[in-house]
Amino acid sequence: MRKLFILSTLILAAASAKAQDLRLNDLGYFERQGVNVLVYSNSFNGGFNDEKNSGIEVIQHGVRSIQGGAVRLNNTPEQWDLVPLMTDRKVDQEKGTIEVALRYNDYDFDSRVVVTAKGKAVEIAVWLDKPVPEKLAGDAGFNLEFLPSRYWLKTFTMDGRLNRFPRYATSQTITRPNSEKPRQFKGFKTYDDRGTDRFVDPLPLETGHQIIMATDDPERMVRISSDAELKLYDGRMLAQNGWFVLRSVLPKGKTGKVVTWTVEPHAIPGWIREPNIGFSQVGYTPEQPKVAVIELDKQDIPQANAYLYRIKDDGSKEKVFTGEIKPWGPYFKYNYVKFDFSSVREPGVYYIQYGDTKTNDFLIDEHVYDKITDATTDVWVPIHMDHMYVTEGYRTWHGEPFKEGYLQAPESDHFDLHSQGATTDTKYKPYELIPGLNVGGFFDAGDFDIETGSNINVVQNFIRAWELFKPMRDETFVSQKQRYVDLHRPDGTPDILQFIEHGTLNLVAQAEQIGHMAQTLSNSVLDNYHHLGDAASITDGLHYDPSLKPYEVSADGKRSGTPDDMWAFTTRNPRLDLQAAGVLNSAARVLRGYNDDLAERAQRQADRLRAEAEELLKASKPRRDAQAEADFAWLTGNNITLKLQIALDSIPMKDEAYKQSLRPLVKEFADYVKGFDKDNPYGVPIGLGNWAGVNMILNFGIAVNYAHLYYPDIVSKDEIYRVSNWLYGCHPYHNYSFVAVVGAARPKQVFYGNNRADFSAIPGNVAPGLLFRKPDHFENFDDWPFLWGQNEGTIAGNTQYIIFGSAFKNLQ
Ligand SMILES: [Ca+2]
Ligand SMILES: [Ca+2]
Ligand SMILES: [Ca+2]
Repeated sequence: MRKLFILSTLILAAASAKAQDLRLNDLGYFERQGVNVLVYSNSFNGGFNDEKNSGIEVIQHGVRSIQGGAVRLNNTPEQWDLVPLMTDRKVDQEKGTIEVALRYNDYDFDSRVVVTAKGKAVEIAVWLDKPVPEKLAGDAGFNLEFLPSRYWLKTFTMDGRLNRFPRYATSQTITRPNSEKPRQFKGFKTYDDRGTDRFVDPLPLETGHQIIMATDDPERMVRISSDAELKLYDGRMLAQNGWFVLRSVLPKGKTGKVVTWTVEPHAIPGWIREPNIGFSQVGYTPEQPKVAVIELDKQDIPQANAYLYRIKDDGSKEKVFTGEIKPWGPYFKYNYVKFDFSSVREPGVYYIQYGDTKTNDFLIDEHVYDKITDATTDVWVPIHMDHMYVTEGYRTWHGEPFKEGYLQAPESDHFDLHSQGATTDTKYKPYELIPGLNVGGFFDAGDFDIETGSNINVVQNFIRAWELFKPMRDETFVSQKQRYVDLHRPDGTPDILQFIEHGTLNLVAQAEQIGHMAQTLSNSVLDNYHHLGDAASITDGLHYDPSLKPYEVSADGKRSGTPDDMWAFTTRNPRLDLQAAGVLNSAARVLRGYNDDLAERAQRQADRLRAEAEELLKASKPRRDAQAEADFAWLTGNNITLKLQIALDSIPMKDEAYKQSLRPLVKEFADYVKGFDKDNPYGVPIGLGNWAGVNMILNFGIAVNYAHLYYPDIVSKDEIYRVSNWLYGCHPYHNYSFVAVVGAARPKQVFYGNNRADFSAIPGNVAPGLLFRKPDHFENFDDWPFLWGQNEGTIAGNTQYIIFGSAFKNLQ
């Protein structure tokens, strides 16, 4: 017995010493408890270049706080600076190394980065087979980026010198001739040099050979040393979404192993991630199921029970329910258990206690869902009305944008994934003013363009909300004549009707002025696209006149030589026109009796666009067939949610026999819904793309609501809470509500809205949610708004939320 005991103790001791070293795991990253080092599990291949999601990444104590490890061409790369293409990745389990080959095609420049586990640290080495190209010498370097919100106000030492990471960008810069700047994505420029022909280059905060970051915070401490010079920069000097950057410039004329770093992210001994108790921050109605999903570290031993406490009117607390913890099992990197407190029905203020973790308080009450859409309809939507002055109390959200209107886009590629073909498909010449387009419409998302497809969706969503729920809510003053919007000022007209009118105005203007739908009305220069501030200041409001010098204003004050006017991308797409025709037809129906003139114009354009689009599609038949196949693939494939939604939407227009005929499809859908209980612990479809999946989840939620409404015997009421729970806090990573200001106790604080530079949110915005990073990490930052894939609400998504919320409220 004794011998066996000693033996097992020895094995345990050996295993725990080993566990403290980083090892290359089966998922292809380096791991020790508390630290993950990923080497190109995610590469720079997204649509928008540097999304701060790629290269060598470190997840330290559960937070992905270091990324961007790669050979880069700038001290502090911006989003549109070139990123290397990963041409090869080798994981060598035996040697404990991951090697990637990186290439800049623009400069015919290849490098290799080899990462090797060395005890608690990794060695990162850059190898060159050919020296750095002459043109990049002094610019190409190995970079690693550190999340500002994780490090600001923390101390660091460089070669023993004491420092603190700055809360705000306040370091120093120099300017250099543009000719020295490495090319940016597709030759675009992220900056306006005001005619100086020079770009801004930050100076380092510190230089040396050994840096210890966050010496005052063991959760964030990192130690990095190198024989090469380490320079620490603040990327926020150039762009608010920049990170702290540590870099070593690659030496000139050298080949072989040219730079070596030792990187040791600290791990707190015995660290176990704190349980994340997922629950609905908005609260629960008394009768609904109430199940908290608790996300646990895989090393954590689940508790036997969790408890529900009630906060009484005198402020004292009372344990009212003890519930058994039920295991669900592993899902990606964590383990999940559930706590069911459905039997607690008495209205009141409650919190959950699990082990040492206690949630904030929440309500159980009949009325918890009454106001879930108000912030979105009363605040978020009106703030996104384009071509209007928008004010709220003492605050102006924005002045009237784009007073000079829109120019015909020339043949071009574009930074927001648009393009203008060789012909304009209009009567206008490139750069000619297309009159009358600066009316109506909604800003796309965190940016200020009008995506026509999204705007069509928006009008459609508002019409749907109007016709289904007839919301008479009037909290917004809208005057098209004054081009003025005032929040919280009723004007006698239901707001949804005014939103439909506003969207229709822009679509009708496009149809009348262009002759068909534009792809988008968007920025002409990249420097305006990343604008953060008042939308009215994106352009100068003066017509662009190429006969004037840049920044020069004509004597009459009406024209300028600054080429900042927005462009209309007008390549004709008959399928988009067909969609617009459908929506304009419905808009005409809704607007009749409210704005007869607009209703009549909408109807005329709907009829014309439909007739012309059908002709055009007939003329290009082979293309149409291929396109139609692509467009309708989802109807026959696995997208049962959309298939069912289309079927359910027809029910009000059809007879009982039709309704009965759908029963098998609804049953199939009910099984599909239940299937998510096995798929993941949260019971909803979770997206794994580089834009988190809230749109898919909202679609799912809307379909479940309608399926329950029409077929309560097949889809029970309990099912409709899956999506509300997820949105309002029952999800991985943290338990904050994804809807800004909704979830009284703890909504998310920061979103990628157009006020993101203020680390703020626009009320009613719905975050995309949980962004998946390969191979096993979900994340949603709530102290760093700048990753759109997890924090940017869109006009189409937020109006979809209005439909979900309205339907869901109506079922209570
Ligand atoms: Ca956009
Ligand atoms: Ca109103
Ligand atoms: Ca202008």
